Amino acid sequence: MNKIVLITGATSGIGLACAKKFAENGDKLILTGRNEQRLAEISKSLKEKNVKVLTLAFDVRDREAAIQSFNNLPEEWKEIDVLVNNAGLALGLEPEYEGSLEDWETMIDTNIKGLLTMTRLVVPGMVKRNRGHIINVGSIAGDAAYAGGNVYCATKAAVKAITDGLRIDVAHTAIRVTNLKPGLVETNFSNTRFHGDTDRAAKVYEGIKPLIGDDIADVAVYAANAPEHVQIAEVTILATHQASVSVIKRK
Ligand code: 8X3
Repeated sequence: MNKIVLITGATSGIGLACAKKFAENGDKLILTGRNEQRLAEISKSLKEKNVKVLTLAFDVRDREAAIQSFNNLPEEWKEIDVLVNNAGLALGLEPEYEGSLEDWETMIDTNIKGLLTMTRLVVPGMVKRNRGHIINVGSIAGDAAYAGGNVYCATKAAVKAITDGLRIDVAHTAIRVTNLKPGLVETNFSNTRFHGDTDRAAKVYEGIKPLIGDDIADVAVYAANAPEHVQIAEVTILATHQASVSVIKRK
């Protein structure tokens, strides 16, 4: 069945990979992100492949903009089947006693509050229709803190609790709730974390073949297409030479 899939943070990384993979799966896409021009380019290239795409340019931190965009969805796009809460970021790797309060606020506002805004907007319709799937992009960083990870790890621990809580709250419905927990994935992630220091970012993936966005998107598409009675609750996805948050065997 063609599904309507809303993906936040769809202009790069795991979000963009999800857009392409769900498109290949024959689904219709609502793509959100902050960069209107990037959204337009992505939409154009998908439409050339006959994919049905709607783009909404807003920052998930901007609650009013999120509400407006959602309320103004054209009738035929309102019944969202899959919500992929992907928008999120890490900023900084300083010890907790030296970190930037602004960076912390941005991570909390995006990774936790933005995810909650989207959940609160989209899930009531799913409950009413007794149909839907929420796929949250968490992280292994939510399972265990690492040096300098402090607040980022806390936001991903929050994603785990929020995902588990939602799964409990919709257990009486046919809605499924998934937490994807990737380890090292080579995207813009580290570049953003280090505020554009590309050399430092490249070192994160040195000597190991990291995952790419597509690897995570494959799991998202699998979870969304599993038989109705199957709920992929949580998946940890690691590069083969990463064993845990801190054990990484590099060449
Ligand atoms: C991304 C994984 O280990 O770099 O969330 O924090 S990690």
